[in-house]
Amino acid sequence: MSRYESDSGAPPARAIPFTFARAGQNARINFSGTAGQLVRVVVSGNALDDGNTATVNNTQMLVFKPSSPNTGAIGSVGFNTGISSATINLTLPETGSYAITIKPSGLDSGGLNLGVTFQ
Ligand SMILES: [Ca+2]
Repeated sequence: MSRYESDSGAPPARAIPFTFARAGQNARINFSGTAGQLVRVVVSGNALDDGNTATVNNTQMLVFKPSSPNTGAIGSVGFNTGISSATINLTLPETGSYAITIKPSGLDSGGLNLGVTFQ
């Protein structure tokens, strides 16, 4: 298979909007991947905040592999109130269902966009 073929079960490359309606909510999103694939997980348009400009809270995004869906993240990035976008680049170690978790902190709520792109 050509490395330029990308329509083999990959999720859409466009970013999908997520809304964290209340403080304390986390998001968990799954995608299917194949061992050796290069994947880029991108947050954009980060608008999480608690309505108080004096507080700068951090949001954490983690990626877990199929054989360890809750511990030992294979990729992570943090982005705070003042950062609109963040990226994790990965070479997938296994074939199966991967999980992305996004965890705002403090009293932050609001929206962001998440995109998963297969290189
Ligand atoms: Ca704030």
